[in-house]
Amino acid sequence: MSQSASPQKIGSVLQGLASMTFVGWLLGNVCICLALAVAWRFGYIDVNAWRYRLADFFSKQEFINPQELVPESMKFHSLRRLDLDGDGEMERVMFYRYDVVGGRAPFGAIVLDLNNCRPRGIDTYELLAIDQDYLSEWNIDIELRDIPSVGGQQEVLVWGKTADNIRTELAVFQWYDYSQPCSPPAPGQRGYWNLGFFRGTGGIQIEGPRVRVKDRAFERSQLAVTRVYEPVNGSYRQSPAGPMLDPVSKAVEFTFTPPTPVPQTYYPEKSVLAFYLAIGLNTAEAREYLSPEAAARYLDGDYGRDVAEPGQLTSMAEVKEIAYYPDAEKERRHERIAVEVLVVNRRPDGTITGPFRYRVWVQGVPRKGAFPYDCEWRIVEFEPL
Ligand SMILES: [Ca+2]
Ligand SMILES: [Ca+2]
Repeated sequence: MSQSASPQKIGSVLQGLASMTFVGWLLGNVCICLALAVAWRFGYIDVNAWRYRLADFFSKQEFINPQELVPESMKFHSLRRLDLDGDGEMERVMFYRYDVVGGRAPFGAIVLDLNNCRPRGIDTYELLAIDQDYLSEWNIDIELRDIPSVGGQQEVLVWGKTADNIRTELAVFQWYDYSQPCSPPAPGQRGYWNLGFFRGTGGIQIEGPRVRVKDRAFERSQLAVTRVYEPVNGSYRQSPAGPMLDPVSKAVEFTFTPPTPVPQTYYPEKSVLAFYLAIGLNTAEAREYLSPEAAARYLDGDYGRDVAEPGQLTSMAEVKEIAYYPDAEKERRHERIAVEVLVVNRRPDGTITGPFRYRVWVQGVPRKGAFPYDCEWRIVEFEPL
């Protein structure tokens, strides 16, 4: 008896084929998406180029591709609209990147300013830092702000930021224009003047007219050298085209917040710095960094000019330099360790004395659970050098 396909059988075969086709279609799409994602990830597809092509198409070629306005060897990054010169009209700030090498790609910036001449044109100005240095390496941001005693009523601040949002570069610009309207300016008649450029691996802050720049010095204990700049004649530079002014002060501080509470100070150099940062401000805390004998001798006694000066043992101190060569073996054995400092004292009446150089001896005191060697460090002696 010959077998004949029943309508039910044909139906189920067709159903099977249909669901297989659907699964195949689905898989095919997933593969295409994956291939596109991989191609995009490894730079075989330039999404921006496609964006511009589409914009060009939909705007009937009335669109200007910003990539065409930056030098050929550089890559357009982003655009911001801000009124940088305070004339009530928006300028475009175009950020571009130099060639990307090993993940680093320094930033530059150009200002595009649409003028009101006839015919209207676009004036372009580069935001150039001192020595034509790059403005940032990882991320960039721009801000309008009036820094008191600097420039005019409004400055243009370009911030460089790390991937974790620490502000590591700052360029301050001021708009100037000594040219006749709608006439091509002679060199130096019109543009954005760089009033200062700062770079610090530990972060940059503005406090009134002062700029505080931190440089990470001792990575393991998070110490930083902080330089403070103050403007003279409205600028942080020695002359309009000159180098930066020297910092008004330079001191060693913590990169981040000071280590509190006291027992969490694990590194010898950190304890010594914490002592100097606390003395004169919080002498009770400063006392905690000394051994009981050292506290009796240096803080309560009249030992001499050791920590500060005779009779001035509670004056504020500023650490100018700190030197310590980590010796993990000695640290592990809780042995006496020397940290060298250069300190300036600031008396309550404002008098500054010093700098004085000391070898500060610290010793590990056992403390269960303190990282990394179950000890914390106490100052046992100040040795004047
Ligand atoms: Ca404007
Ligand atoms: Ca200002």
